[in-house]
Amino acid sequence: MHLLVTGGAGFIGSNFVHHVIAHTDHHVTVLDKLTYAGNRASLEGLPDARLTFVQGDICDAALVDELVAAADAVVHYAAESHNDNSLDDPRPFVDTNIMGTFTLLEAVRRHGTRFHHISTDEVYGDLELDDPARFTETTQYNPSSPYSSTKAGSDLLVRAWVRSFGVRATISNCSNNYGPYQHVEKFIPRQITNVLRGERPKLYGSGENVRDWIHADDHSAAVLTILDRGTIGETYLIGADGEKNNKDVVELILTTLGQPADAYDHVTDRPGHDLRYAIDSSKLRRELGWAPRFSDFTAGLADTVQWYRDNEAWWAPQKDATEARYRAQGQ
Ligand code: NAD
Ligand code: TDX
Repeated sequence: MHLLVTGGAGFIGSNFVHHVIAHTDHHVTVLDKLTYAGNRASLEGLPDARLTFVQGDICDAALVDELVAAADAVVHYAAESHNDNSLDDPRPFVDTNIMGTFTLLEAVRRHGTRFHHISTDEVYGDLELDDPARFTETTQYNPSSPYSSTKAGSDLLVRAWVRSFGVRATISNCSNNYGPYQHVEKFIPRQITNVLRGERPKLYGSGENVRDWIHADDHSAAVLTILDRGTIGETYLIGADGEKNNKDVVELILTTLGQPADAYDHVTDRPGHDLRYAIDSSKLRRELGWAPRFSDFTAGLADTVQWYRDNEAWWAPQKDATEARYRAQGQ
């Protein structure tokens, strides 16, 4: 198979490309704009014979048409992905997440190409801390931020293109990912690299907010499973039963790096900050037989900490600018 992977130089997209090259015979073409979040170095070391890299915008209809025409399937990761940025300047989120997805859908409609859309659990809004419920495929959409509302909009476009035009698409909504190649603006890499630089981690508000963590490699395996065996038109939730509050995660990062568990600061909370996400992934496990491999969060986090220790050259160029942006927001 020839896969077109959009956003393949970003965090989860690059983990997926590494996974596909290691576990299949597929050829991969990556289409990535290389925004501040994309990094060509995340794909270094992969064989040229298996990977073609194209720098370009998913909103460029002519380029997208040409690349889709040559592919057997499209896996669509490209997005503006950071909630805090979407509160500062929502425009690129509407452009890339909505118009970019629309541009891809029109191309796969023309060419009859299989399409898999990568989305997030944030489209469902948030849950109370003591609510026994978790998100399922039938939970009502209720997004909170400009980021999550544009992801919700893109999901609805995919559903409409399936129903109205017979596009052969599936959707997955995954919980919070961790692992190598994640931008230092995101929670876990920000705190790891703060400690490595002798700075204190920064916890938004009380730190009681809960995220449901999954290793990026488990996400990749789930996406390949859906691409292979998923039913067209269906949505699958991806999660690994990894609920943790932010305070516990910061304390674990600090102790993993040999620091006192309370050596962090509380900073200004994120406006509209979602309280809790939790995924029920039993449909994917039951119907397609997927299961996560990284069930020990402490061990997975320790590997991730080690990766940032070993790869300072990858993250250091972005660290100062990222922290300057946060400082300007009081975070
Ligand atoms: P990221 O910000 O690390 O990477 C996004 C990539 O898309 C970058 O390489 C960037 O250059 C590229 N890109 C942005 N705009 C583009 C455009 N107009 N044209 C082409 N390329 C463009 O994001 P991520 O965390 O890897 O997220 C990838 C996908 O997974 C997103 O769709 C996101 O909504 C979804 N997701 C992320 C998480 C998470 O925990 N990070 C969880 C669930 C779902
Ligand atoms: O410095 C910080 N301190 C802090 O307490 C940062 C950057 C974040 N936080 C909190 C906010 C969240 O409760 O940590 C939690 C995780 O924050 P992010 O890494 O920004 O992730 P989140 O907002 O949960 O969204 C992520 O998961 C779902 C991804 O960025 C999205 O792309 C994905 O859809």
